[in-house]
Amino acid sequence: MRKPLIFNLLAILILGCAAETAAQNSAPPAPFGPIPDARQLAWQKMETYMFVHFGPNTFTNVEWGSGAENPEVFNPTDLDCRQWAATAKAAGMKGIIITAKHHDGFCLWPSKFSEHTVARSLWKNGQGDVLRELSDACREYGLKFGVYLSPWDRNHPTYGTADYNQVFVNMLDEVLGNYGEVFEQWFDGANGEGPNGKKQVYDWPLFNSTVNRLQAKAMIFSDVGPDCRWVGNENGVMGETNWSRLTTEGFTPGWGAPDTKTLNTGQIDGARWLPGEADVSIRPGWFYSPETDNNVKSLRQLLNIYYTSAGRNANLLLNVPPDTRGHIHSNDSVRLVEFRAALDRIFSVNLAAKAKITASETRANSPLFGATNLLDGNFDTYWAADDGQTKAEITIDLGKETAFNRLLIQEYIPLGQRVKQFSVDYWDGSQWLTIARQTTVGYKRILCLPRVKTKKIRISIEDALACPIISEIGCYLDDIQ
Ligand code: FUL
Ligand code: CA
Repeated sequence: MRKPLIFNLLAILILGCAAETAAQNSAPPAPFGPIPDARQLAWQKMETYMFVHFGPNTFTNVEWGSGAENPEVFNPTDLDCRQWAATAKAAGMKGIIITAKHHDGFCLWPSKFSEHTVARSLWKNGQGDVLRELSDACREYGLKFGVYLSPWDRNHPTYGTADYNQVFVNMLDEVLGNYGEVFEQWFDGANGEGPNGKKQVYDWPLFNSTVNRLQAKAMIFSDVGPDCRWVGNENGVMGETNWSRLTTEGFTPGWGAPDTKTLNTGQIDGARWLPGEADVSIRPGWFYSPETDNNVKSLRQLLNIYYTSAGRNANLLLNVPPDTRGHIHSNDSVRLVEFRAALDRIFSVNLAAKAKITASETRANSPLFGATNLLDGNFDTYWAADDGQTKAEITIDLGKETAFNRLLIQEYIPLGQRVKQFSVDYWDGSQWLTIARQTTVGYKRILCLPRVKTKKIRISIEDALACPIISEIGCYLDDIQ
């Protein structure tokens, strides 16, 4: 009597567990760790947007103005923000962030809280407003508008006193309250005051809450966020390992920031979702200078920057500084159009789109999470493994010999960043040969590989923090010289 009873109980238990696991697995995976909010996700999908450094430095040909410049030096002869917007649009960029106030303190809008503004310039007899013209142009061209405001201010008489924080908030009120929607507020952490310089204790919580109050949908950039982070260099180079996570507790932008290596790679166990934004200039300096007209980055340099930023799970903020006319110089705009054409040429057709794709594991063996989701061009459909499964192989059978040298992988980050290590092999006709072993994936990873011609590619996920969830895979050929 006893035996069958135990047997029955066990059977019920085992069947019950199996049914429970199957039920769990046929549901989408639960989120793992910190995840992006809707704003961060929409921002990540922008991928590239333009930075514009413009101000007295454009006319005085320096990178850091002292703040003692005569405001009359700011005098663009033919300011054309629509030309900037048209250029950004042609380059496939999704928005423009302008230096509304750089370290010299000069305001590109007629601020009521400073004497050092466009209102004191000769431009349009002091009646002009660059933020008005640019925000209008962005709207006209379907671009998002963003604002850079330097906390470090070498002009304002209150800088170095507690009063300055309120001045800065008043300025934020103006730039965020009067020009329509702002997608990103950029806080520069730089402060070049020497040991004998003015000491300003910034009220970051007040600055951030002011942005949230005025522009609830705006991303706040600084060295440590709170919404997106600096990558630790100004070369557009994100870490090959890049976790969109960081613990920011106890850190502040500027002198109080984590070391640049940490900013560059993020932290595998970081407490906050904090994606990277890689900033870099198309010229050697941030501001326009006639001397750099022939030093605009080459197409190859721009493509490489794209791979080390957007291709490493970061957004690319590419600076294109207008000249003293207030135009983007043709050397820069021509290069940007070439850049867009090259990206379109490389990435418009996924060479694996019609391939047969299979996976060693599929969540609940359900087509809902099947490998074909990896090639449907839709970020929101994904392949996933069962809970607890952190290894898997995905095989792409291209059907015919195909040459490629770029492999794109996208993780479905709305459920968290998971992949920790993966490798890529190709079939040389008789065996698998490994061409890459890498760590993180994130929103978008593009591997630059040696050019191989093959019929089959295998991606092995070797370790992950939780069951892997991948949205898209693509194979491409970059044949640009
Ligand atoms: C730095 C500044 O000091 C540079 O002038 C430039 O604005 C760059 C984007 O950020 O911290
Ligand atoms: Ca998909």
